[in-house]
Amino acid sequence: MPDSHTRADLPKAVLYSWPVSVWCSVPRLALVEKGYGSEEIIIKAVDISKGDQFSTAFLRLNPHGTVPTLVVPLERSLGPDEESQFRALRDSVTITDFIDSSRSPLSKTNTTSSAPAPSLSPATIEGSNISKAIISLLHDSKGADPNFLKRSARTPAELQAGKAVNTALFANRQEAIEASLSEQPEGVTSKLRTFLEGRSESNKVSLDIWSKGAESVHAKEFMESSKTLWEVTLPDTFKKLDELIIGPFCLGDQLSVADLHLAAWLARAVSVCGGTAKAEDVEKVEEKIGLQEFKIGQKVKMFWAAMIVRPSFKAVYPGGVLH
Ligand SMILES: N[C@@H](CCC(=O)N[C@@H](CS)C(=O)NCC(=O)O)C(=O)O
Repeated sequence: MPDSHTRADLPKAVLYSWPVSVWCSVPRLALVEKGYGSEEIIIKAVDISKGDQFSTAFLRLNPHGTVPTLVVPLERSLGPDEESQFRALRDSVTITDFIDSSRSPLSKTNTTSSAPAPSLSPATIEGSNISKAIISLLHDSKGADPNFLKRSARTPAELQAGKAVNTALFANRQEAIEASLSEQPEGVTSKLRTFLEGRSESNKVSLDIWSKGAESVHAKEFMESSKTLWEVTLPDTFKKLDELIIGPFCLGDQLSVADLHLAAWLARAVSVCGGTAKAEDVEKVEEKIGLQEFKIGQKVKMFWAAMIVRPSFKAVYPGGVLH
């Protein structure tokens, strides 16, 4: 191979991410667990609070307009006419699996440690089934969506408490969606325009709810679905998790990808309830759910205590501040 084609010359993978995004935390935890060096991957910020995910440039990479998104160069040829093409991975499950499989147990880490990278994929069929069940439970669109947990309100008082932050958030997003829509040719139907119009409609509803509070025509339905989220879906998810987790980690002693999804999801739940990265703070979720009969199970508690002390967790949640 000519000198000009050393590995250092190859384009790097780019992780489009936002520091306080729940699902971006999963590949970020994986990068630390696998021992990737900070120079091996470029992390680019997509400010989802300002609506950067709706820019036409980002939507070309990920038409769903979500982070994380990982763009990986594909080596086409090693000759002098070497041409790299790119592939975009568009959700945290695929991205985290890719980060895991791109570094085998035999690879030595570049900078952060000289230990072999551990495999995070389940080693047995039973493990794989548990892992799939946990990951689909946490990512279920009808489940306890961690982003809905952050922006839900069961009562007019909760709507009032979130008013300033969420009105600014959805107003920024509306502006970004409309800026991208204005770049689209008038009257020409395209997937991009249809996507942006759909987002504009749902975003307007959120803006109306948070800016008008209990006066919004959508407020009653929103508070009811928030109540279902907190009092039915969330307790049910915790119960299922406690049944699925082997302990202390999802599949036993060995850390796996499911743990990274669970860590990010649980960190969000604890943070929404005012907790930080302390073992006892998981109980704050119990208090906020506020149902006499609901208790967080022992397996979930054990998992949380084991996860928060890991260097990967400390790197993604510096100072124990959760998001
Ligand atoms: N299933 C996707 C969900 C990604 C997702 O919802 N990301 C959020 C941040 S955690 C996002 O980009 N939100 C921006 C928006 O919905 O406009 C995954 O696992 O990556």
